[in-house]
Amino acid sequence: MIALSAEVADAIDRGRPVVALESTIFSHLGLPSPANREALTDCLAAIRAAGVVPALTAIIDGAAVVGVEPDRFERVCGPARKVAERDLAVAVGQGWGYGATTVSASISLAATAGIQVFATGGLGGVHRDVDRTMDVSADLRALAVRPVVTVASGAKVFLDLARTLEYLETWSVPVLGYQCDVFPAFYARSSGLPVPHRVDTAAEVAAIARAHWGLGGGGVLVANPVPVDAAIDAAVLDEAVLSALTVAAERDVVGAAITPLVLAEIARLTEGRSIGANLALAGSNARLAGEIAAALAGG
Ligand code: PSU
Ligand code: MN
Repeated sequence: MIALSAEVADAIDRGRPVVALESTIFSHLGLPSPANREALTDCLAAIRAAGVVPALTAIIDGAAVVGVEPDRFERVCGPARKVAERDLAVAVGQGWGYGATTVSASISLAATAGIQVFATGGLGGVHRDVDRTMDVSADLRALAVRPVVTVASGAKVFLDLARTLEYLETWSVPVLGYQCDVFPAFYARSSGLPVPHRVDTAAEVAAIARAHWGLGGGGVLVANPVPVDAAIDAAVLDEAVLSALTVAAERDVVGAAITPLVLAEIARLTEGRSIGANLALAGSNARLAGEIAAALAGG
């Protein structure tokens, strides 16, 4: 059911390391052009630099593709329909042209294909108005139940990060701060919330993931803060987030459309600095994911 590229199929067959990537961040739903194409190039190169095969996931012409070929990158960086895990079967069954996979859909495809590591920018999570909307991203469930290590710069900063951490605890996801003691806030290095556990090397993450899977566990979250020189000051970011959420509320935007709108508003309000931060953190997460995949494959 999954269309693997020849390179990804060969790597999986031989037990060589592979890192999966989502496509939503690279589509028009994620980063604006040309930053999206730059982010894709950076992430692929960062994974390859660790001697690891990248596997970009997407729905293309009704096929669930793991390992999108370069001649389709232009399409991946264009307009898309958003495909969360629950939409995968619909997108395949109805033969959607280009469905951009979110974190939940990508983790699901990675797990089905036998890929152990996945890199993204920031996770979806528990929304601030959850009391009213019950809006909790399917990213968290997918992360909890699939045996995949996810590397992300925490969850998106406009979410309720404390409740997101509570949810991950309830679903027994080990949350590991990579060389940090506080949970990152996507474009900012710190949310002020402590992470339950700190790790300092990729080898440590690999040892914990192996133990988790050996003990019947699902996903592991590695929280990797945005690189220092690209980080946005937390106070500046807070203000932009509040304004962006107000705009979303005024326009009555709900459901899956909220994340793309709020991220675009934050980009406007920070005069594009959030785009630079997103590029830097996506590349850094891809690099770390490559190192973790190599450590897992190295026995
Ligand atoms: N990064 C972006 N824009 C996005 C996303 C990431 O710059 O739209 C996506 C991710 O794919 C993530 C999804 O999985 O947003 C979460 O959406 P929701 O809150 O609707 O579950
Ligand atoms: Mn949602």
